[in-house]
Amino acid sequence: MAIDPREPYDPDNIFAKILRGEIPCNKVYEDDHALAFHDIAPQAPVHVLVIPKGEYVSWDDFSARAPEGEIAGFIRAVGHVARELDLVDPGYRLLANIGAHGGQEVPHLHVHLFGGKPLGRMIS
Ligand code: IU
Repeated sequence: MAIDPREPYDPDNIFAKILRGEIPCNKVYEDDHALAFHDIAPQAPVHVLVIPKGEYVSWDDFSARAPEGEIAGFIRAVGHVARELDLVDPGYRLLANIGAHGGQEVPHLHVHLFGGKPLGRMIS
């Protein structure tokens, strides 16, 4: 079920459990600000999720509330992952679903990174 981005952060959501090491993930990258891992149900040859380490429900919550250092660190981590995966040339797609109309399912901010084939104009 899609989530309401205004709801309080749920510390028992699945990505919080992954961050605490309670549930395993197929890790791609980790630093002080972010963790990146392969999506469990990939929708492209490369489908990686990048999540901030802080407790943010959505992009809306993160952009409104996170300290600038965390925002910068997270954005740099996303770029780093794309370079590490060799996606910059020929290109890739970033996507963040936010709230019910965005189709967000997991209430911890995550950026989808898609690549590995021509992706067309939109993923709807
Ligand atoms: P969404 O943006 O909230 O709709 O995306 C959630 C994604 O999290 C989706 O692509 C799932 O396949 C993915 N995912 C995962 O990688 N591992 C999990 O344990 C669960 C969901 I639950």
